[in-house]
Amino acid sequence: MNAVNRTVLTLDEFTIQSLRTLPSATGELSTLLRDIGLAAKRVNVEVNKAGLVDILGDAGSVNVQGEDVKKLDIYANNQFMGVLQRGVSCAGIASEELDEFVGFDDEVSRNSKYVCLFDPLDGSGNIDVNVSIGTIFAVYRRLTPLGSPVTLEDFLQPGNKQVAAGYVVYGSSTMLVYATRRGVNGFTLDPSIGEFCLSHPDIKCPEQGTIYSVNHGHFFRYDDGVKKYINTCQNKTKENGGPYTQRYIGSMVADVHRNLIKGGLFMYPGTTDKPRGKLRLLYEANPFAFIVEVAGGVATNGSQRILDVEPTQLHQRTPLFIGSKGMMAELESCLRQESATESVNP
Ligand code: AHM
Repeated sequence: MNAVNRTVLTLDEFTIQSLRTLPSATGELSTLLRDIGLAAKRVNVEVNKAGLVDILGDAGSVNVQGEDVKKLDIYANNQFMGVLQRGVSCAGIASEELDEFVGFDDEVSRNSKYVCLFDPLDGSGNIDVNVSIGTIFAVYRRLTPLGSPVTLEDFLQPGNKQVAAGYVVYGSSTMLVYATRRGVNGFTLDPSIGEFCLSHPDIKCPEQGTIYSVNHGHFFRYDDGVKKYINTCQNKTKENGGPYTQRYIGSMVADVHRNLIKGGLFMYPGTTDKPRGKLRLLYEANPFAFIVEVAGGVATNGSQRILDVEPTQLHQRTPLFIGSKGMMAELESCLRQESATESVNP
């Protein structure tokens, strides 16, 4: 009989082990990550049951599938907010699901040093068709003094101030990946013990990939530079580093996760009707930019490093280009060439 390998590190063991190498650390960040892991496990259970809602039903509900499944957004939001509020490391949160940030108004929270921003269930339009979805989170050190209530300025920090960021992908298996400045590590949920176990230590984004991910349906509404890059991808052959493959799930967590592991470029550019695109700077672009940069990749909005954008609103949107260094360099060259052509022939 093959014994199951029980020597792999769990998320808790890993964060505690990392603490031992940082004698000055207080353990607050580890505690916060553990809280996030707990909420992720609870959300995972409900996400896995989503398909059963129709069979099991809910007393009195009419459109069970559509309505209740979508309520998972709210369920996930409440789980993440709840664990962070009950924990000892988080002074307040901002969520893609909520119009305003929430400051936790109790003695312990007011004295906590971190704030957390999250998208509790990204790609939720995919829940009822059994496609992978995810949670994305970013952790910042608060700017306001300990002991006082948090304010908007604690949440409107540029991404380069992130202390940690991560995501959970609820897919064929459930994974939690998180980054600090020291590295990116991935943990797969082992359902037999209910723990996230270190499965992808020290993730590096391959410098060159062959996958590009974009919604082709918007092609004619993209800028010329983006169209040029897509054409470049389509024209790749064996001779010039190709062929490239187009893969687009429409669930950012799953799309970026795949490209991070295999090498690739994900983009959600602005369009003529929505120049800022669809994705949110604080809840989607910044955490992924942080993770991918720590792993050796690059993330921009087409003209500026995502992590250097100064946010002005909690829910602002941004175009996003993110992925392997080599592919991002190719993209940037296409964007530059087209903007040079435009300035000569406006
Ligand atoms: P949602 O959470 O409201 O479903 O929207 C976010 C998702 C991202 O995960 C994904 O990258 C994008 O929307 C896909 O949008 P589109 O269908 O326009 O390509």
